Amino acid sequence: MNKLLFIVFAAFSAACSDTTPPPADPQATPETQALYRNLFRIADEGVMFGHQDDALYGHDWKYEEGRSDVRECCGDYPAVFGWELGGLETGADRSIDDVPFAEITRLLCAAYGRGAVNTVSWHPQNPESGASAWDGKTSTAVSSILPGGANHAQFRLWLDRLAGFFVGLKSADGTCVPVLFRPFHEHTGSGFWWGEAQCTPDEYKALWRFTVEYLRDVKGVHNLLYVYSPDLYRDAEHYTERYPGDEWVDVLGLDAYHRPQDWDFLSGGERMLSTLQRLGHEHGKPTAFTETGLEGIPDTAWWTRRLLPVIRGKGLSYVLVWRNAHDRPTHFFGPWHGHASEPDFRKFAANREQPVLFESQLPDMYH
Ligand code: BMA
Repeated sequence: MNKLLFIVFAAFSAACSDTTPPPADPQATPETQALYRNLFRIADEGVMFGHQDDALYGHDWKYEEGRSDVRECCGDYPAVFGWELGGLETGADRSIDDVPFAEITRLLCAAYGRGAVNTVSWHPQNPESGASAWDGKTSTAVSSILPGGANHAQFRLWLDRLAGFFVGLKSADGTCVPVLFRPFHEHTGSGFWWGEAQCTPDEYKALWRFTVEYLRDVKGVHNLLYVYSPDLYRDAEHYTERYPGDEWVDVLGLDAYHRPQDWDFLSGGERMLSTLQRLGHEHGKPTAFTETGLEGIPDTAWWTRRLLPVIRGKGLSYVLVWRNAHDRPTHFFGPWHGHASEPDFRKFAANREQPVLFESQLPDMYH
C-alpha cells in the first residue's frame, strides 16, 4: 500500500473505531459520555471487577475508612463499586440495609475521585402495599405508578428524591459524578413487584421509559447511563421481551447467581453470557455481568473454576459480585481475608487468560 493510501486508511479506521453510539441521554455530561465510550473500550483490555457495598462494610466490619474486603485479598480496590438506593424513595436517610445515604454519597464520590466506576441498584418498596421490593403478591403495582395510575404522583415523588441524590453526587472539582443506574432489575424473574409474573411487557417498558424520561427531561439529571439487567433467561427472545428499546438503554446486563440446586452455572453461564455477547453486538451496546456470586462461597476454587470460565472471552465490560453483609455471617459473595477461597481469588485476580481489572489498573475512564 502506498504511503498516502495508508494514511487515509489509518485515519478512516481511527474514525470508525472512535464511533460509539450516543447514550440514552444525548445531553449526558462530558464525563458520562466519556465513561460510556470507555465501557466499550475497556472490554478489549479486560473485565473490570466489581463488588457491591465494598467501601461501606465487609464480612466482619463496617464503616472503617479505607477498608475493603477485596483490597485485603488482592491488594487493590474493585474497579466497579456497587451501591444500593432502596429506601431513598421514602425520604428515609438510611437505606434498607441501614446505610446512611450521606455515606453512600461521600464514598461514591471518593471512588470516582480515585478513577473507579460506580453503579447503583434500587430495591424500591411496593407502591401499593408499602412493603418491601420483594412483595410481589399483586399484579397492579406497576400499572398503579404509570401515568394515570392511582400511585403515579407518589412515583414522581420517588423519582424526585432519586434525582436529588444523583445531582448531589459532586466531585471535589464540582463535576457531577457519572453513575451506571440499574433500575427494575431481574425482571425476567418474579422476585420483585416489577417482575415477569407481576406486570405485562408493555407495562414494564412503559415503566422504564417513564423513569428515563422523567429523570432526564423533567429533572435534568445528566450523569446517568442506564443498565438493563434481567435475571436468568431462556433465549434472546426472552431477554428482549421486555426490552424498552435501544434508545432507552446504554448497557446490556445479566444478573445470574450460582445456585447449584437450581441450574448449572458453567453451562448456563456459558449460554447466557454468549447470547448476551451476541445481543451486545447486534444492539451496539457494551455488556456486563451486573450481579453474580455463590452465597457463602462453599467451593473454595469458585473464582477460577466457575466464574473465570464463564466470563472468559465474552467481551464483558465488568462483572460485579454481591455484598459481604457485616451482620449475616453466611451472606457474602465477595472474597474476604481469611476465607478459604481467598487464595483462589488471588489467582483469579492475577490470571492472564482473561484479564480482570481492579481500580489501579484502569485507564482514565472519564476523559
Ligand atoms: C439482597 C440481599 C438483601 C439486601 C438487598 C439490597 O440481595 O443482600 O439482604 O437488602 O440485596 O441490598
